[in-house]
Amino acid sequence: MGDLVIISRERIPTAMNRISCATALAVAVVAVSGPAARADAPMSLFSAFSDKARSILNLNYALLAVCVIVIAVIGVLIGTGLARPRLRFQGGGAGVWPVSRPPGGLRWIYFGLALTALTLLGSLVWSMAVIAHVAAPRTTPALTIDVTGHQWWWEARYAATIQSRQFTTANEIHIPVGLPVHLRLKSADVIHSFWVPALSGKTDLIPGQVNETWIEAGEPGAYRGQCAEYCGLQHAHMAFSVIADPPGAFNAWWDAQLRPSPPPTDGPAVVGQQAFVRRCGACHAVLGTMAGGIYGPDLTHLARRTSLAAGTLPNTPGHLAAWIADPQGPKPGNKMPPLALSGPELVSIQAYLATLQ
Ligand code: HEC
Ligand SMILES: [Cu+2]
Repeated sequence: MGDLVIISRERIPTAMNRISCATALAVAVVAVSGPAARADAPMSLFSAFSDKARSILNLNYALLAVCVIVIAVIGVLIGTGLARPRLRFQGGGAGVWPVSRPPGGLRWIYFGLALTALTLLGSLVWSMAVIAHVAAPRTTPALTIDVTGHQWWWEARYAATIQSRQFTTANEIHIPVGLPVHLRLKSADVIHSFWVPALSGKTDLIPGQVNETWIEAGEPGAYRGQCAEYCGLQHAHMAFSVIADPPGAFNAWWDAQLRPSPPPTDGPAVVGQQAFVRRCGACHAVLGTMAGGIYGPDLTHLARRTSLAAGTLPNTPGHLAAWIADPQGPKPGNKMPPLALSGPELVSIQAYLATLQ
């Protein structure tokens, strides 16, 4: 794993585990989520691929069941009330209605209050138990990644203790499968929220603060994530993916990220590299070149990524050319300005970008 960063955390109090068992027994309706068919299924609240996501999903199902039962019971009671014959006005005095209460009617009020209080208490205790259970992984995280939210893309810096093992990438976060990964969440501008429903609940990224969380994937695959806190115009196009690789493939990926792409050799790409440094290098970095901008995503290994502009477009030659020619078309309002490139400039820059393997 290259270089591991060990972090220590407080263990979950075992009392909480016992409470969690007790509540699990107390609440009658428990739907256990089985693993879905493939890890790269579309983003869904109802498929869980980690122990953390599964405990959240079980709580979700239980709370959903409580809500459905409450709605059904209330519906039946209201319906029964409506169906009862109405009180008839009796007696002669104007506006005088007889008031009477069947004996023991208050018992229903006490019963209803007790039932409500117990249900709410049960869900509170279960929620607290889940929060305690997902607070820290069972084993020490294998590595630490600094994830920074930008309007409207994600920066991921792999924080190794050895400086030469560190690198930065964007929007596609690789992790080793089956190992917990520690995340330090930061924001470059406004509040964002890191959410990969198949792996974990949400954690906000707050300017001026570092929030910590962890993720772990139970099986290899690509898990879609999404910014879950409204953060401006292109909030909906602020997606990302967490890609869980088997440990060998993960290490190979990390090693490849540390190496600059080989310098271009064919004509257009050589010209394109110079144009890129001149026209794009103030905002984008490419390792091994004079392009060192940090305002936009690091493009060192752009050609290996599967999507462009935080999940907005698939990374194909056509979409890449369309993006460079008119970034405001597919993602209006994003922070990459239109650059008014000439036709030959566009062609050569694209030829160069294709070499960034
Ligand atoms: C003023 C700064 C700026 C300049 C200049 C700029 N970009 Fe960008 N670029 C950005 C920002 C910001 C984003 C992120 C947009 C988003 O996803 O919201 C971006 C995104 C991209 C992406 C998508 C990257 C990814 O991982 O999704 C590519 C490719 C790209 N730019 C290429 C270029 C090229 C080629 C040039 C020069 C012709 C260029 N950019 C010039 C700021 C800039
Ligand atoms: Cu956001």
